[in-house]
Amino acid sequence: MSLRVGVIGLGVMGADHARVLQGEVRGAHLAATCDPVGECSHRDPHEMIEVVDAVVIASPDATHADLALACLAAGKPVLCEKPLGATAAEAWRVVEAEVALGRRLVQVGYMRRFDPAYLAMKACDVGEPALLHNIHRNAQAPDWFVGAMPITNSLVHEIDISRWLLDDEITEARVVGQDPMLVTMQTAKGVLISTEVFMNAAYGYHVHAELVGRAGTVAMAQPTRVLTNRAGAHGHGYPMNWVPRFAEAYRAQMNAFVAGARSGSLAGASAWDGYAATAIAEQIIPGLASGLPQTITLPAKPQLYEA
Ligand code: ISE
Repeated sequence: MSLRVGVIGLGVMGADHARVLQGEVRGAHLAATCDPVGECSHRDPHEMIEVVDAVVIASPDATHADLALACLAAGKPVLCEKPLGATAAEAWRVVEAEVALGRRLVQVGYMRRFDPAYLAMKACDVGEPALLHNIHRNAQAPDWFVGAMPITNSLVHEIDISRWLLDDEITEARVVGQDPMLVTMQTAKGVLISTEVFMNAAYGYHVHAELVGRAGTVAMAQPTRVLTNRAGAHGHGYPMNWVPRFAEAYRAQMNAFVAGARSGSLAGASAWDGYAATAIAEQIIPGLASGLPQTITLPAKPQLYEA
């Protein structure tokens, strides 16, 4: 039987998840949608959760944790967009609820883990990792992108993908500048991570990474698959946001979620990873104003999330 999936929130991401569910996923279909405005089957997310087999949360960041908790209470697998919580305390409540339940039902939408370029980087042996350079540029920050959101909503991707790529934990971080900002982080194994976050880079959406190992380096060849010669120039284009750049990752992530929901064994970023990204981001924020290095600590990882 095809898994009935409901999507909460029909903004940029929710609309894309709904589109993917309507034709690009095996073993599931879009059964319900919920949003406060526009055309959808439900206005109340809690009512929607009751009538589907699995849920995708793509509503505003501040609603994620409560809705994930509602899915856990209903025993429904959930793919929750990042961040898992608006604060580390909120995300921790989700971890605690899942640990109390004793089985994983939450996958967090850190889709870069499914991106072919990041997967190829992870599979490439360049010796012991020494440095990771990340670039994260958005064409233009939306109006609602305020305060520390470059850290809590954008840098969280590099926090997650760096932990995943390096299989290591972040222990220290320092921020310089605002937009663009440069964040340097250090890991428990001594790897240095540099990340540029530029929310108003104007020319397009551009994510890049290069891993420097003791035996070589590996860098992303993205963002393009083709090169053009036109109008007197050689080159390639950039998308204006992340949806086209990570289209394959979103499709693979949804397929993995559906397969995991059906088999009872979810893959991708766990609630623990979602908590870790938000907790690390939160501990980096004081360094925005002070410019001082911040020591990062996490509680012990609950047994449920050990491989
Ligand atoms: C957005 O929410 C995303 O998740 C994008 O991947 C990221 O590049 C962007 O900065 C965020 O605002």
